[in-house]
Amino acid sequence: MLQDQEAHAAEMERTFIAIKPDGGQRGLVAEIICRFERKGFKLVAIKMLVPSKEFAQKHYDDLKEKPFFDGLCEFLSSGPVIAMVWEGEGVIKYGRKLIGATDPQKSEPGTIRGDLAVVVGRNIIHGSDGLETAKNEINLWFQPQELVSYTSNAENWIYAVN
Ligand code: IDP
Ligand code: MG
Repeated sequence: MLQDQEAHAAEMERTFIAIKPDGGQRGLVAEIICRFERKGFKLVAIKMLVPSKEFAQKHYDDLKEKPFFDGLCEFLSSGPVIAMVWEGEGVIKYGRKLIGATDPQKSEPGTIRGDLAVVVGRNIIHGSDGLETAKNEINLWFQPQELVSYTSNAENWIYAVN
């Protein structure tokens, strides 16, 4: 049983998810959170803020050569963003599945972007695309003390830990 619990703890991942200003303005915050929550992922940090354009540029640093970079950073800093950290086994990769393809036109129905967005420039949500990116993005957006470690009441019903 202890081995199962240790294996379970070792599988735990965290990912950075942000609802962009369009998602908040359209009243989709609860809808988006609900999809991660009901899957069984655990919310370990959440806050609302309006990032500066400089901060948005840091967040999207890997895209700085793209023609849409300036508009993208302008947009991310144009209103409230809901920044979150979600935890769970496989949450980085599966979080991206819940979100759908970058271009909502190519996102499957059933995904967040597929169901709730139409164009790439207003695709309502961000999610880390890998382990390193997740670590970097969590460190950029959150202080360590803002990440809450706790045992969810549902954990034993979501994972086969004993
Ligand atoms: P991702 O959000 O699915 O990880 P990235 O390629 O990392 O996609 O791009 C970051 C964000 O930049 C996208 O979510 C989208 O808002 C924006 N973006 C990506 N490609 C384009 C484009 O071709 N035109 C306008 N905006 C784009
Ligand atoms: Mg990306």
